[in-house]
This record gives sequence, C-alpha cells and structure tokens, in this order.
Amino acid sequence: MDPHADRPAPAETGEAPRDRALFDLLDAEAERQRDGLELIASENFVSDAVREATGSVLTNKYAEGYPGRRYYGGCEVVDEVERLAQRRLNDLFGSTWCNVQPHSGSSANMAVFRALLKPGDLVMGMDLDQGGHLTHGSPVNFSGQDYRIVGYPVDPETERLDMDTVRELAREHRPKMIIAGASAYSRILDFEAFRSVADEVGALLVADVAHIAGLIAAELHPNPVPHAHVVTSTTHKTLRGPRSGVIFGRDAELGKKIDRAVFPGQQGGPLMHVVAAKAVAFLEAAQPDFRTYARRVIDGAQALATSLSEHGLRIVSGGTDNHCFVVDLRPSGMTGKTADARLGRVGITVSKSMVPNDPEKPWVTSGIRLGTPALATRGFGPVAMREVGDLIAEALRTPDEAPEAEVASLRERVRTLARRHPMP
Ligand code: DSN
Repeated sequence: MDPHADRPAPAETGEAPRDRALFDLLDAEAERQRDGLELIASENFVSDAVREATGSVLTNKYAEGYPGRRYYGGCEVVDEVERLAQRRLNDLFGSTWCNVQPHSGSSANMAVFRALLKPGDLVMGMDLDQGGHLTHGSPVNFSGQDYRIVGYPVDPETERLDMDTVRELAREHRPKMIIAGASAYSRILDFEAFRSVADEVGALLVADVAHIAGLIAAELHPNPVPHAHVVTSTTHKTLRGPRSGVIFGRDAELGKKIDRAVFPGQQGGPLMHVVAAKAVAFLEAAQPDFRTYARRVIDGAQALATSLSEHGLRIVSGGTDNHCFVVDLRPSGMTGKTADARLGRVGITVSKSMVPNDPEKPWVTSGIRLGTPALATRGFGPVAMREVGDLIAEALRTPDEAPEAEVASLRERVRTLARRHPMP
C-alpha cells in the first residue's frame, strides 16, 4: 500500500511529493504559532538558519564517539561540525571544555549525575514548587529516585533565594553536589555565593542555566563558568537554538568523566543535524544584535509584570530581573489550570506553574509562568508587552461561560496584535 496515496501525483501538480496528513499538521502548527501570543518561558522561535541546519543531510549520519575518535566511517565532515560547535560554545561562555552532544537539558543533567556521583549520594537542589526543575531532585524523576535529595526553598517573605538558608542547609546535610538553577525563578542567581557554600562543605557546584543561557551569552546575567565546576543548559530557550542540551566548564578532568557518561554511558549516536544547528545558534548569540534581543526580553518581561500588577495580579517575588515570572492566582480565586484554559482559548499560550508552597497538585497549580523570549524574537518590546498584559487581564476576567462572540472578539484582538509582529 502506498503510504502517500492521498497526495497529488507530482507529475500532475509539479509539486514535490507530500505527506499530506503530516504536512497539513505542520501548516496548522505554523499558523498557531504565528497567530497566537507565545508566552511559555522556555520556548522561542529559531532563525531560518537554525531550522535549515536542523533539517539538513546530517540527520542521515551516525557518529558515535567524539571528533577524531568515531566508531563509524565517513565522519570527517561531521567531526568539523562538532568541533565548530564546541569552539563557538566555549567562545560564547568562556569555558575551556564542553560536550555538545546531549539530546536535551534533562539528559545533560543525567550525564552529570552519573559522571560525578554514585547512586545514593546526597544532592541539594531547588525544590520543584519553589521554582526548581524535575531533574534537580523531584521524587518522580531519576534524580530524586536514585539519589538522596535535600531541597532548598525560597524565602517565604521575599520569595527570593536566601543564601544564608542555602548555607545552613548545606552545613547540616553536607551534600556531595549542589545544583544552582531553576525553571520558574525570576531573580538573579548568585553563582559566586553558591560556590562559596559548595567550597565550605566540599561539594561540587553544578549550574543549570537552561532558562537564562541567552541572557548570560548577552552578558545580562552573571556567568557561572568562573564559579561552577560544571554548567549544564538547554539550547532552545533564551539561547534560541534547536531543542537540545549542552554541558561545559573549565575542569578538563571532570569533562573527561562527563564525556564518558554522555557516550557511551547514556546516549548512542549524537544528533549531528542538531549539533550543527547548535553551532549556528552559538554564532548568532555572539552577534551584537543578540544582546539587543536579550535586553528586549528582560525589558519586556518587566513591562509585562508591571502591567499585570496594575491589573491587580500578584507576581511572585514582586517582579522579575530576567525573562520570566510566576503569577500567583490564589488572590484572584483561580487555579493555574483555569487560567491556562482561559488564555489558551483566545490564543495566549502559557504554562501552569506551582507557586512557592503551592497547596495544589502540579496538574492544577495555583499559578502560571510567563516569559518573553519568543515574543521578543518577534520584536515585542515593553510597549507591546503592556498591550499583551491588557489582553491577558481581560482574558482571565472573561468567565468560562462567557458568550462565544465575546471570546471570539478577544481572540481576534490577540491575532491582530500577533500579526503586527512578523515571525523570523
Ligand atoms: N520544561 C522546561 C520548562 O518549561 O522550564 C524545563 O525543562
């Protein structure tokens, strides 16, 4: 049976063969991205060059191993691709060693755990409901199942990290590794202070900069490389590359252990097309206009937080220093699930988020997390972000049972604002 039987014959149409079922879905997703307001803090819109590399012939190539030491023939070109990605990553962050093969941030973190710890070792990471990440010790994740975890909280009053609390916990529990990083935290991370805590208790410091890597590349957030033993990151959030992960640092001995943990310890063949796209993204992030972009990300996040505060919404910790923030919806009498649905139906995309000490389950939550990396790529600056704030407030106020015409009119205003800002 011809799996492409539903497509027009190329000879009749002059078009390339097309898997209609699948490519129609891709067209629908492109339209959804173009016509909506994308506020998921961990998403972005990549350049044509990143997409071209991701869709390139390198998807055809196996390259288990590392440049110059592969288990397959024909790797002379991909060796150069991987070396280029490595050089560009090290230049961007000031590291001297890196691994560009992890398929994701989670697999980068898993490789670091496996390389530096034994099962059962004690790790300190930020609790999930305080803003941390699954791989920083959640009991439903490998990190919380194979290792003993002590979570550190944000201060209940300020909702910011208090390094004295982190130090006290570290002194009490003597972790082997401390992770400094977050998925829903809107304040600057003090990597130097984390290192001083780690040194005091003889722990390794791992910085997970998945969310803020682009801001670090643009020198708008302190760089962990001089302080952390190892840094992990994704490449697709503020860094605006393909969906993937990286690990880097300045300690070559730790680097050797981590290389072995990535391959052969954990992964098989690297996704060389994605490694190529990472190389493109690292070059783009080194350009002066990327700094302008990162500034717009932060200015936009601050303008949006201010706008939502003026609409009476409570922002966790009172505002943001980076690309994102969490809205605590409890004073508004709404869960994150309800807010997510009310925004989603008018084309505003966010993620539900736990607030510190959240009484709700992760599937429901008391908050939503908003971030500006994707809209800043489309050119949304502080003025446009205030308009976005007005639309969010209106959508949240619109009850579930509102007439469809009211919802449709709001959806149309969202679409009009989105279309004023071209996709890359
Ligand atoms: N899922 C990502 C986020 O949204 O923050 C982290 O891995």
